Amino acid sequence: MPPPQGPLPSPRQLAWHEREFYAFVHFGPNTFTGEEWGRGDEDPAVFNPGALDCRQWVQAFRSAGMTGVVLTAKHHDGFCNWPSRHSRHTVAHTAWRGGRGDVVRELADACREAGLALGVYLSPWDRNHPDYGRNDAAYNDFFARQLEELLRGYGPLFEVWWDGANGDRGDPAKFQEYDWNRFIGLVRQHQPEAVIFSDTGPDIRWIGNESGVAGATCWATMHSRRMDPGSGDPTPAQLNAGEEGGDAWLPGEVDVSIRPGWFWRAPEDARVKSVPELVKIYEESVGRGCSLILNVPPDARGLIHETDVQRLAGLGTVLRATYGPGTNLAAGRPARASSAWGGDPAFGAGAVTDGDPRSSWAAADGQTAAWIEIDLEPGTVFDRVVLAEPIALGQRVRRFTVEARDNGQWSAIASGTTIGRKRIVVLDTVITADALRVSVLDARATPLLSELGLHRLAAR
Ligand code: FUL
Repeated sequence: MPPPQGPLPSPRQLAWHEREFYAFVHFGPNTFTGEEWGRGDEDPAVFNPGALDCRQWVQAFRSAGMTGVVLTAKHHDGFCNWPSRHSRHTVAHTAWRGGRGDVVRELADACREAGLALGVYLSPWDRNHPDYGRNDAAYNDFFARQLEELLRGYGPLFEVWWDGANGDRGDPAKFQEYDWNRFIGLVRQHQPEAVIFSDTGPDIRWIGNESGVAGATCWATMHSRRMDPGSGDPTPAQLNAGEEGGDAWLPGEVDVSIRPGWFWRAPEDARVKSVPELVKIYEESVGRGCSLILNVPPDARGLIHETDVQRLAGLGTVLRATYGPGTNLAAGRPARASSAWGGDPAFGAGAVTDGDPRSSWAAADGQTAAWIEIDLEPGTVFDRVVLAEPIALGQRVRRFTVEARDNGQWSAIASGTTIGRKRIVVLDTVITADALRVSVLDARATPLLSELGLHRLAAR
């Protein structure tokens, strides 16, 4: 068995990697005022989503192939989508459902019924709370109590999202020293399976932009830093590419909105991203070893707008027809490699085409350059190559090339750097081939591959 190459993902990180693609939901007073960053002095009465239906949201998310939802339980305006006992700025102080509504509860119920996981975004920056930045200890107590309500009241959570944004950063009168260790401890105590997102983790990191693109080189590792989301350390470029040789497994989560803004606004109904744009985002996030959290904000009725519903369904259709069961043109094909770990057939080339993500090809001990070849049905046509490293044993590959053979002639069709959990290589042109070779040119340790897939982008 090849020894692991540290650092390694924790069990909760491994489970999160498998989620791959899930929804982000920004919803609150901004949905009704057209603001991005509400000031916190909005009248809660503006919040009145007359037709709110979380089952409708969840059906739309499922149609895209999403596995979960993260809701803004509280955004920067401090308004709580659940009836928090510690604030008056909540759904309980609105006319919606006669003041007895709870968006978190309705979404939790809809998710459970549909088999989707639930996560919560709780903005540390709170523009409504009087103690924020004025009485650090009092605000931290308040934040901890709100967090506990969410952690204890709604069943299992898969993710807790802490935004680094703070429009008051730099204003000493509003500087809040957060008690991160306390907050992290509460999540671990009440929801040990949940991953925590922030610029600096501790479990998953921001990818450094909001446009849906992970680095073409993307390491799941980073050097550990002090927890200070929004400080600019690490820089966006460091977050985007990760840091080879970092001491922490801290993979990227790619956050992007299906619309120009994070919250719904009527004029943006005509600016919902197209299916090809969404496919590109998927391939440049999930296909670069990260997870994708795609924001789909409900409108002022409390429904996902028809256009967004249609785009999500279209995206799901393309993803299933391109990458779904039965689409891998290399599945079950004969394979050979330059070497196998210990000469053991269990680590032979066939492991990458056997459809079992738990089996891997491993090159012989100490060989950081190695190749693997697959015989294809003559005339196989594809434009996507999918590679995967078994990340439970760490991330290794630094550089690889892909060649294809047609009529006895080999030609280079792609090259790349990192692979990680999943690498989707989007080819420049459609290739016809009867054999394929992937050469690992450099790696941090003996290279391992658990999957090699060939796919063709489905037409819409
Ligand atoms: C940012 C926030 O300021 C935006 O409003 C949004 O919530 C986005 C996901 O994170 O930092």
